Amino acid sequence: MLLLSLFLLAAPTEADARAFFERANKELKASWTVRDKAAYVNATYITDDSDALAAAMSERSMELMAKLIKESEKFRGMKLPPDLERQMLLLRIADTFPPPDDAAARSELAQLATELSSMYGKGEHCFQKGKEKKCEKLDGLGKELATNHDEAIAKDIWVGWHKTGAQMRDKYAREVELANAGARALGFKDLSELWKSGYDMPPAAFEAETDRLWTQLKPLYEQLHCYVRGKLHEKYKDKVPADGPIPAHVLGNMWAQEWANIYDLVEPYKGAGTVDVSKAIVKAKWDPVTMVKKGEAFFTSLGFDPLPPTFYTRSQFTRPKDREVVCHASAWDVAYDNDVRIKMCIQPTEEDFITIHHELGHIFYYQRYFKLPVLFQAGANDGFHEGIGDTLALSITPAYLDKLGLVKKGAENDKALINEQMKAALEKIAFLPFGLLLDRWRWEVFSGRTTKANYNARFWELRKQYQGVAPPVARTEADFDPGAKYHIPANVPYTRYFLARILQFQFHRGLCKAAGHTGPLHTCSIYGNAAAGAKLKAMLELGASQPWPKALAAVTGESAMDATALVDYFEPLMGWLKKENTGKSCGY
Ligand code: X8Z
Ligand code: ZN
Repeated sequence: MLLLSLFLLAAPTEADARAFFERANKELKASWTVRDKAAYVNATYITDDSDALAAAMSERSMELMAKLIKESEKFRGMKLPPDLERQMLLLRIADTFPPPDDAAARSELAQLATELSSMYGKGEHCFQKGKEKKCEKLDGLGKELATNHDEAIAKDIWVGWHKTGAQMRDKYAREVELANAGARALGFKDLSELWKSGYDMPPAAFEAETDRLWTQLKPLYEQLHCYVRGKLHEKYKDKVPADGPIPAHVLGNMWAQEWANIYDLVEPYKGAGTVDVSKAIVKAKWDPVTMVKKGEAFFTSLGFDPLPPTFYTRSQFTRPKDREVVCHASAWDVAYDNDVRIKMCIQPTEEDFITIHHELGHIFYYQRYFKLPVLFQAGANDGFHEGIGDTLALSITPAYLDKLGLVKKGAENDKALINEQMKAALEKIAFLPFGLLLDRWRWEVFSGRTTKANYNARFWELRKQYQGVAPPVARTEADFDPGAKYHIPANVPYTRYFLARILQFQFHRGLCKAAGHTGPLHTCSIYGNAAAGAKLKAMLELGASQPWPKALAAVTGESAMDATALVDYFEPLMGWLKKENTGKSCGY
């Protein structure tokens, strides 16, 4: 009897679990705040010291995480209410690199992660432009690729930048080993299973879901690919073969992931009215802060609160002249308390104006949920977080640009519409296979299906299979081309961007309906619409506290991810492309 009551006393109760998660959320908030402040300083001021501090803080928070996860084990298998059950899972998948059990391994992992991220930030390449020799970091190289369509220079830049990746190969392989050990310690088969566990469905079902969505979209991509390849072949002759994959350096983007920068090479109707937003931004003399304020004004027009003044004092908007930084755009709430900022190296271009909206999407998401327990301070799934700013950016229509005083709205006609759609498709549709394949590659690496001996070859197989893109020069395993893409050294999962490209059209469709828009989807702008804003806020406020279908329903009334909104949006262009491509042999 005595023994039994002792046992009953010791058995954890729901109240114990609730108390545990209250404490865990507080401890994590404190630990992540220090970690993220160190990481923010590190990313905006790379030195050996800031590397060391960022790594030390990351190690500490991994240690706390390992301890909390162990403690939470005692509640496993208990019948808990849904909010606690959810936190059980979120705790285990919170770190994209889960903490290994062993302290030395944690320390090594934290150091490697910081080191790789800084290596990326410091990467640069010197190239010959006419008589001039120019040495540039990634933003400078990207600008050159975007605006200069000289094939030889593009190749030199492409090859030069990709050297940044090569040095990361061994370190990356070790990182994978350590992080896999962490995932296994948490009961996952490997890290890929952990990464696929955040979508309110079993990992295998999630993978199948991404396949299903890609199948809906592949025909669109193939049409676009076929048309663009034809145009590039006309311009570059045998440098871009009429069949097979397109060389990766002639698409105006370092990773051939978005092609809007070669719009002028593929414009369907010359002179039929597309707006050159970049030129207009320069002409209007908008500086980076003005560009950000215009973005903020879009959100406040929907009924969001303005940003705290510290946002403007703590953000990095331009590349500092005197130090190394990571320029890749990102958005932070370092204290999980509305201490928000963005880190960018803004240039006066349309691309960066859209990226500002993208980053502000993260910021206004943070703003709506910072009062929730930290474990719930995340997107409904990570694709939601990546899709919010982009959703608003879909409302940057010619009519809205006119309202901004940036470009006078031209005549509406079929040709102008096709031009507009082409420009949008080069960004939205071109991206889809890249958005999918990066993690296809990583999932295989994590599961051991692709080994170090095969890293680069497999990467290019996937690039060819999904994107129809090939390296401009022969590659070997001495190269490590995945490392030349930020999200590999920075360890940011990528399928989120694939989902976001699809979700943003679904959100847009739902919000346009709430705004009472009639007519085709591509003509809708929700700017200034409070009803749309209220719906969006309702979704963001949930953070990660509910399964994502519930969040999706708040804006769309739908409960499944669905590519039809994207397909419908591009219907005019697709009809046109099919006609253009008649008789051509498409595919790669
Ligand atoms: O990394 C980003 C954002 C920061 S979360 C700028 N994006 C992906 C990329 O640049 O590769 C946005 C689109 C895809
Ligand atoms: Zn983002």
